[in-house]
Amino acid sequence: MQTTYFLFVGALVLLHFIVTGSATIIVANNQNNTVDLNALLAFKAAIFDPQRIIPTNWSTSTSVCNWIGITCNARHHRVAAIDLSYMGNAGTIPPQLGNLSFLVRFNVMNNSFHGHLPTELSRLRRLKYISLEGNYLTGSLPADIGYFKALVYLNLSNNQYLGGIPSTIGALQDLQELSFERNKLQGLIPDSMKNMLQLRHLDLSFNHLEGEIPNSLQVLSNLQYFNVSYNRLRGPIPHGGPFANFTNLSFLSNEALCGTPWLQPCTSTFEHESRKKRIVMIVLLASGSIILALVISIFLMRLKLRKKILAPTQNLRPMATFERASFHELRQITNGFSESNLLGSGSFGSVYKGIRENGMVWAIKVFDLQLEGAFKSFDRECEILSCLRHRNLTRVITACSNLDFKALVLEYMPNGSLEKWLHVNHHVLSIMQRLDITIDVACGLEYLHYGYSTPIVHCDLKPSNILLDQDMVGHVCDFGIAKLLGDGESVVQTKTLATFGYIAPEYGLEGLVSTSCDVYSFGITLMETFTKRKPKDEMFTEELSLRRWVQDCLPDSVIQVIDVDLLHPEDGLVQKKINCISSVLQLGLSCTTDAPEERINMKEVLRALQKIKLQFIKDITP
Ligand SMILES: *[C@@H]1O[C@H](CO)[C@@H](O)[C@H](O)[C@H]1NC(C)=O
Ligand SMILES: *[C@@H]1O[C@H](CO)[C@@H](O)[C@H](O)[C@H]1NC(C)=O
Ligand SMILES: *[C@@H]1O[C@H](CO)[C@@H](O)[C@H](O)[C@H]1NC(C)=O
Ligand SMILES: *[C@@H]1O[C@H](CO)[C@@H](O)[C@H](O)[C@H]1NC(C)=O
Ligand SMILES: *[C@@H]1O[C@H](CO)[C@@H](O)[C@H](O)[C@H]1NC(C)=O
Ligand SMILES: *[C@@H]1O[C@H](CO)[C@@H](O)[C@H](O)[C@H]1NC(C)=O
Ligand SMILES: *[C@@H]1O[C@H](CO)[C@@H](O)[C@H](O)[C@H]1NC(C)=O
Ligand SMILES: CC(=O)N[C@H]1CO[C@H](CO)[C@@H](O)[C@@H]1O
Repeated sequence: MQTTYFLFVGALVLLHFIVTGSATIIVANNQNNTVDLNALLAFKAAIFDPQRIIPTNWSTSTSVCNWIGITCNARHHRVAAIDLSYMGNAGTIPPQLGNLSFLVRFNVMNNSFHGHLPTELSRLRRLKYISLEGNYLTGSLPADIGYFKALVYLNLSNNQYLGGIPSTIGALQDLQELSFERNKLQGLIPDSMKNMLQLRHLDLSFNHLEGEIPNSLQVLSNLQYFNVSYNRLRGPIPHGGPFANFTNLSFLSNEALCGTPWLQPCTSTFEHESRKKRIVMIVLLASGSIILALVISIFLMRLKLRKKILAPTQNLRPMATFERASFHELRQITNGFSESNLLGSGSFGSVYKGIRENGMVWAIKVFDLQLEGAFKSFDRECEILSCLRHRNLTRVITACSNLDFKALVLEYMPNGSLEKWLHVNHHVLSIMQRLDITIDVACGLEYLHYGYSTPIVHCDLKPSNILLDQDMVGHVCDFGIAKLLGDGESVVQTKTLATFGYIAPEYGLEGLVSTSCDVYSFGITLMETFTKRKPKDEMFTEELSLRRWVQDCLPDSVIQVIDVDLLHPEDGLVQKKINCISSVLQLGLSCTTDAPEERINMKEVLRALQKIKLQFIKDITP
């Protein structure tokens, strides 16, 4: 009875299978295979195979599981691995590969693929091994690289990746081996990498990484191999955790790493400063000055040194060391140079804000090449900024130069220009802030005039070319028409015209450029900063200039010219403030004499401003 039943059911099943069943099972499998097939056909179409292996072997007349380089999963007959390594193929990696939901390994190492790794592949929750080393992949690393959550192994070495390491990388918590060596990665090593606790192998060598090695990486207790050789890292090497085991071979050839037995100890700027102070002290003692003079000088010196020493120690940086950014990258981080990223424009073109994947913000100065002199202006600014480094000069991070596109990437200054603070913002700068900013500018100019082998004349100093960083420290920017004075030259003749109102008479009338021209512009800027009147204000005429107005009111009716926002009768300091500002305006007049030879120089200006500040501090401290 039971046997009959089973025979019967068996026969039915068999019959069903013969008539329809096989068809349904194959259809189910086919549906899945169709997804894989379409994905691989898209890949086939994107591959250029000079040996024509893929075009002939990847034939639809046979299952994808028989294709060369494809391995299917035994149970589901789905594509589990792609291995096209060392096949000499070119082409791109299409987003359709993100449909291979059973893919575990993807290996196309040592081919000539270009383009980038599509983020669609991050959908593949089984994908654990990616080997793309030895190709020509370009652009930035995917910002959402952290979505490739299942990854255990990622090798992107020997490609052309640019830009920063996205901080989302910290989300790759199962990743054990990571190779980014021999790309062109820039920026910092993200602190978020401390979350990659399974990491055993980390190779970042031969890139352009900057900054310090995050101390937090000490928690990566599984790390056995670590290599950051041939980058631009600086600062102390962590010594805890796995770092205790790393040798000099992990840190070869960086800009300024320090603090291990095989490198120099980290000399802090503080130590550097105190060494300088000691030298100053000895020199002064030897000169036998009286004690009082000694004390005063040291005090002034310290003030000056503190400002100076904050600038990085190497002042000269050859042009070649900065990495070029690609047009593509700049376009991407500025949303296609969109209006909403526009920070401002000037005689040279426009400045855009660009936010990089690692969160770093850049100011991108794009030169409008339609404008006369734009090429020269770009070259001049590159030339000058690449040689100079000072706390009060804007720093160039990189440049992008093609025949039809030129841009400079500069430090972003979140507080905008002094011009904005004086005439647009509704916030008011205090006397102390104005003093500090003008002292910053004077430091920057003094460095331009005396700190470099040949004197440099900025030629276009004005409040809109003074930018303020997050700490309201002033930075001089826009070196587009700056001039280098040659051997022993103190004056050169030029036709480039600077901004009316700030320009020294001998420069405006005869094109004579010398460091005194900057002193003049500085003097006007100083007066503008404390009177809140632009030299082009409508109240000024041929007969009455800003300078003349200030001069006529000094000393007795100075209160008429001072920015009213600076004097609040209720704080009881009005007279002290007036005294301070009078001295500043007097200094402004000494900077703006008609005859250049009667003007004081930037060293004297700086010293005078520092004295005024000290006096003011003394006056207002009870
Ligand atoms: C087809 O694929 C889907 C999702 O990838 C899976 O759930 C299903 O079991 C597969 N069917 C067969 C017959 O492999
Ligand atoms: C493709 O290559 C594989 C592996 O070399 C081989 O087994 C298969 O027969 C080839 N198929 C075709 C259609 O050439
Ligand atoms: C495969 O991927 C592409 C692009 O990612 C998508 O547009 C398409 O709908 C997918 N196809 C299937 C069958 O899933
Ligand atoms: C990554 O690929 C490079 C070859 O470009 C190889 O030397 C390196 O060992 C690979 N990294 C890992 C973790 O296997
Ligand atoms: C240093 O290396 C030794 C030998 O490989 C290992 O036993 C030890 O745990 C490592 N120390 C650290 C802090 O990783
Ligand atoms: C690394 O250090 C060892 C001694 O610890 C030394 O012999 C070797 O020259 C150093 N290598 C480099 C490249 O500095
Ligand atoms: C790091 O990479 C450099 C350059 O390839 C190599 O010389 C050095 O030996 C590597 N460091 C370690 C620890 O293997
Ligand atoms: C590192 C390596 O194996 N490189 C090889 C990559 O493939 C080309 C040929 O396609 C070889 O010439 C390289 O030696």
